[in-house]
Amino acid sequence: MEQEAERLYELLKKDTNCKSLLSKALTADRVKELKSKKTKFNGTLADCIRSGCENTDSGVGVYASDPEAYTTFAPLLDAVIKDYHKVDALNHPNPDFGDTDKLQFGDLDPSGDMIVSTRVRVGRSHDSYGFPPVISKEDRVDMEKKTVAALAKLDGELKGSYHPLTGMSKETQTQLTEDHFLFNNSDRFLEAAGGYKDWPTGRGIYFNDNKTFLVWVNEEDHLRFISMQKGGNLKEVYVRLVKAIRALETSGLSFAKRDGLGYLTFCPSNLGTTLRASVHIKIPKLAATPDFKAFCDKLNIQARGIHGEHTESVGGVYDISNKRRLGLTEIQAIEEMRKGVEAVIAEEKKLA
Ligand code: ADP
Ligand code: CIR
Repeated sequence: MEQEAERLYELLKKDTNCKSLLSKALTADRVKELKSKKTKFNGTLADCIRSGCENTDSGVGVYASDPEAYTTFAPLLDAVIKDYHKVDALNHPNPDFGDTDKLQFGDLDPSGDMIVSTRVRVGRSHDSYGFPPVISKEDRVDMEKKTVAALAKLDGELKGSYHPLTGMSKETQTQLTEDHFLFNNSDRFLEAAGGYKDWPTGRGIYFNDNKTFLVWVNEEDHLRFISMQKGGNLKEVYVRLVKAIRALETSGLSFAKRDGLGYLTFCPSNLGTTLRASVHIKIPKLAATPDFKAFCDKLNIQARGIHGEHTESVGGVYDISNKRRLGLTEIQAIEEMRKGVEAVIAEEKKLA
């Protein structure tokens, strides 16, 4: 166990150009302090740093082996969390979704020319199970059963059906993935963290008839709740998600949460609100400018390709979302994204 952490640390140090948050936070002293510790789920320092040490082109580079890792490995994880979310202290506020009857926004692109689709997601973890590096196949299946039983209680617009990956045809999987509804096992960062162990057992997707509300089961997090639709109506998408979160919180599931950190997730970049609100938006001109990244950084927004993180843009369409999820409330994260998208639209029009 200790040798494995040391071996991984050597790998990380070998790449002197590494810029990940892990490489900034993992010092020789921290390795020494943490290498022999274990969580009650048997999670180790090696489990947390493997992905970032084997993939030195990581942005973050660290995952929590399980909910307790945020305590056991706090000297490392707290440094990464503060760096990613740009906060000095870990005092995440209580959830606040705002007054959904009085939202200050609606459709971000009424002309319909630029925004292709809008999506808001949150992650949730069952508090009694470990994360991918430590969870057993049996526990993952058990957790899937509990989740599906809770999802079966949803009604109205949220009513849908569960589709396990086991037994799903390749064609269906490919189509659902291309249409941006389903995940796959192609992320090497997640793979190195143990994210695809026992694939596809225990994984699946729930969706309503028109695929505007979806739940991912055992992708990166135990649960991801997703609301999405074509066009730019952020209000409709957000209100639907808030309704779903409220329904699922009272359905018998109990989610992992920690004072100061908010909801716990596998990747520290998702802690807190766990909320990522995104649009797929056509911005060929802005994206071609040399300071596109700086423009996004200034607004606390992030640009991704259209098939998810670490993918490329296609035809000038980018995924633009809020970057910070911790240290602000849900409604503030949504507002940060809205302001960012409005600025992106204004800038693209200026360049036209
Ligand atoms: P997340 O961490 O939010 O799950 P990813 O970057 O892994 O995000 O993307 C997951 C999937 O969601 C991908 O298939 C991506 O294309 C899709 N997606 C993200 N934002 C949008 C959007 N605004 N409209 C349609 N699909 C989206
Ligand atoms: C990285 O460090 O680049 C990857 N481990 C991804 C980090 C953030 N994204 C995520 O968790 N989806």
